[in-house]
Amino acid sequence: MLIQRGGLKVVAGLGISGVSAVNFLHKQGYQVAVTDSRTTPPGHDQIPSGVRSSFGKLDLELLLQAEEIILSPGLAPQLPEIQQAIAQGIPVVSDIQLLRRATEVPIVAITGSNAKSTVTTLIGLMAADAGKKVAVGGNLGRPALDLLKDQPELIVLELSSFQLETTSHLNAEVAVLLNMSEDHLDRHGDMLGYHKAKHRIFQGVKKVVYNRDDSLSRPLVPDVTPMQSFGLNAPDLNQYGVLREADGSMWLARGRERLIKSSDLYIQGMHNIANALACLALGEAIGLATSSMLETLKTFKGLEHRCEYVETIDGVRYYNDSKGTNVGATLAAIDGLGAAIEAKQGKLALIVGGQGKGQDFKPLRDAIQKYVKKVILIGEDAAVIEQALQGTTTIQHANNLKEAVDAAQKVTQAEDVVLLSPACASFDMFKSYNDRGHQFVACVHALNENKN
Ligand code: UMA
Ligand code: ADP
Repeated sequence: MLIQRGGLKVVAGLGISGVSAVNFLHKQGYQVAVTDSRTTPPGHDQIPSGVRSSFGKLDLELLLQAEEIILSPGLAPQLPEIQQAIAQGIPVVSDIQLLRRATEVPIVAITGSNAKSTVTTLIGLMAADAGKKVAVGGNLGRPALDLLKDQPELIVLELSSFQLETTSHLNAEVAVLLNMSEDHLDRHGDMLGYHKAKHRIFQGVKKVVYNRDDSLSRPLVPDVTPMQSFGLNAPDLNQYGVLREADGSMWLARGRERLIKSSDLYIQGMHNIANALACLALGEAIGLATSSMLETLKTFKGLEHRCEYVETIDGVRYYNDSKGTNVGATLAAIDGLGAAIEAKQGKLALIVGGQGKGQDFKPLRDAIQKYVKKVILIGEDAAVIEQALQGTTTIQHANNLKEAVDAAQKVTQAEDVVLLSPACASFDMFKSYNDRGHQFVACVHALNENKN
């Protein structure tokens, strides 16, 4: 591709992807400017000299001078300033688009409503353990353009719908949309808008992995594109799935071939079996040896804040699922943990709530009725959630996390589980889901310390 270094590239939105885009373009010799609605945006001190900056509002005049706008994922293309630029014919792209333009290195592209970080991390580890020089990032945290600094032979990208909205023809080596459930409707308007953004991951894709259990995850691609599926039922020949034995044990399998017993994994719950199968299918698509992938799988302990075991107090186990920021994730956590304690008559005390992002909370009703003895509500959208869950089980409100954890302790007994899985964003009460998870863990440890 011919690189024209004459025109002005305007990065809209600083933050970590903006900083990385500014520095990347500057190093490439482009004229670069940056604008951000915040007066002192994060990363304002990491911009090279010579880059014009305009902070405090999105600078329309500057945007309209651009030959191309690089939009940070936290900013919606629907913003009036961006719409005006689009109306003038100015292309608006993501940092992911710049990455694709800059390199031919094969990309493993991962999106979905849930499980992105888990799958991205695990397939990244599998590739590294198999000897590949791999760089892993994107929505996971390390901005995509920074990955080029590693001079990788393979790039593994977690992609959000925000990043995909402004990415075209990613031409991934292999791509997967892991699952679809309601999220980010405040940004995308409705499920159709969200679905459309997610499916952009398949533009120009060479191989596809899809989830047999979620029809929305299967793309419309040319017939010649190799497709491999994963799912929690018995797999067809060459597909990934689960074989169940008469004694109740389960094998992760490829066709009839039994690969590894679910009990040999640290990560728990059927949703994590699906995640492991997705990784095996992705790994196969990029030529990783099965034996090597299975070795990695055996050692993978999962990520912090995702159904993470905290501690046991008086026979009650506490789990931190602060990254459960939508209904789909919380459903997986309730079903997974609820089924695991059912045999011993254990029940859940569920702490839920925060910013609901326009979701419908009714899909939680059945699982709550079955497995939850008490729902404790926190946060901005507590009343909305209460209305959706009315009549399922007893519901209580708490003003803060400490009150919620105390209330959960009071209603639980040995064999029960206390689960923080908010199904909501955290920003009304916390800095981030990380902060919420850490505060929860601190409250739980405090319970134990107060006892001693
Ligand atoms: N913002 C403004 N004004 C601006 C620009 C941004 O108020 O002019 C606000 C945004 O509305 C947002 C916040 O600043 O609330 C951060 O936005 P950003 O675009 O500056 O974000 P970055 O720091 O660049 O981080 C982004 C991703 N953030 C978002 O998509 C909101 C990070 O994903 C990602 O790890 C990082 O790029 C590297 O690729 C985070 C995230 O929350 C983890 N993602 C969402 C999710 O997972 O649900 C999609
Ligand atoms: P993402 O990056 O898509 O947010 P994570 O791996 O960080 O995904 O997990 C987010 C939440 O989703 C956690 O609460 C986790 O327990 C839950 N989760 C993980 N895998 C699945 C799955 N396959 N289906 C539903 N929920 C899942």
